[in-house]
Amino acid sequence: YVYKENRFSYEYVVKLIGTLERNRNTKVLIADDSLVSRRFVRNLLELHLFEVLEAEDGLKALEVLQRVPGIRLLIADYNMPGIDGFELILRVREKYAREDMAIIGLSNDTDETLTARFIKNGANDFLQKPFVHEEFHCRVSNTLESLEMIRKLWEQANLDYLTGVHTRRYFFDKLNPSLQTFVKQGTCLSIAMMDIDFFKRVNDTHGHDIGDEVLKEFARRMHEAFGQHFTLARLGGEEFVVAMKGLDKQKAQSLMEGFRANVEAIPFQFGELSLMLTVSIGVAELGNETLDSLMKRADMALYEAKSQGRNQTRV
Ligand code: GH3
Ligand code: MG
Ligand code: MG
Ligand code: MG
Repeated sequence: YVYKENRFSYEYVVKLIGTLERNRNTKVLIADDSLVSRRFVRNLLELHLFEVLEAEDGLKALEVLQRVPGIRLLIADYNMPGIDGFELILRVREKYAREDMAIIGLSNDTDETLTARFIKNGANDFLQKPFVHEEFHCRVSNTLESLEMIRKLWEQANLDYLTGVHTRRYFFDKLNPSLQTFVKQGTCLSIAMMDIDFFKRVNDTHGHDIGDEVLKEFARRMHEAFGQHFTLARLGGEEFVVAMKGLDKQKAQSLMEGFRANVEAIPFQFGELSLMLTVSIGVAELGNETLDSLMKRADMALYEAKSQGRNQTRV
């Protein structure tokens, strides 16, 4: 049908069919004051199974973005009453990075500088009205593809491939910028470094795959215990870290003791196999120092826990 009605190339239709499933769950917002134009764009998007939302001016578009989570693409007209397309995308970019949301500018204005200005303001692409269907779809599809690629790159750098928790890199990137503010304002922050005891034995006795399963289960338990309130990450191997904003070292230690006791008490179960494991934990509270120095002190406390017999929390 699409092929016949639009006289698309055969290759294009094949590619298109491949993207339909992805489109089905993708929300697109059209901001355009012209009803005719909105309906036209909506029809094109719905033909490709996108979930479409509409706003009749810039301010309404901001309202919709506020109200509806997960919009992946904004198609913004230039000339609109109230705030125009430029102002709209400037404001959108204050809240949404390029990897969170794509923007395509749209206008029937013949001003030749428009495309460049749109892109400089934060749009990913631009469409001149009137456009042919195929160009519209190519641009939408390319824009969403590059969004997905940026997201994948972000995930590779920031999410641990094995356990799904954040990486060391994410942890440092997130904490470093706010740390001096915490120091100045006297905001409490404690860090706990943990290392599974005798983990090498798990690998040696049961194989690397079971070792991996232990790491996944350990990360899952950490996420369940701390994920909602605190920042946690896998530093590497069988070492993990939690940053607890608002907790002094005593509170952090007692929280970590609870977790440690839980690891000790509840076996790691993989089918028939049941493993008893323990973890050693080192806690340090932020003083007037850098993140590196704080991490070093937590690491020293962890070393202390190891050398004093493992399966304990040290401050
Ligand atoms: P300790 O109580 O002193 O911490 O002893 P340990 O055996 O836990 O510590 P060690 O540092 O000697 O061993 C850590 C092991 O973790 C060695 C390494 O092969 C293994 N390891 C690191 N990353 C992974 C991984 O992603 N998967 C698996 N299965 N093993 C890993
Ligand atoms: Mg307009
Ligand atoms: Mg280790
Ligand atoms: Mg270890």
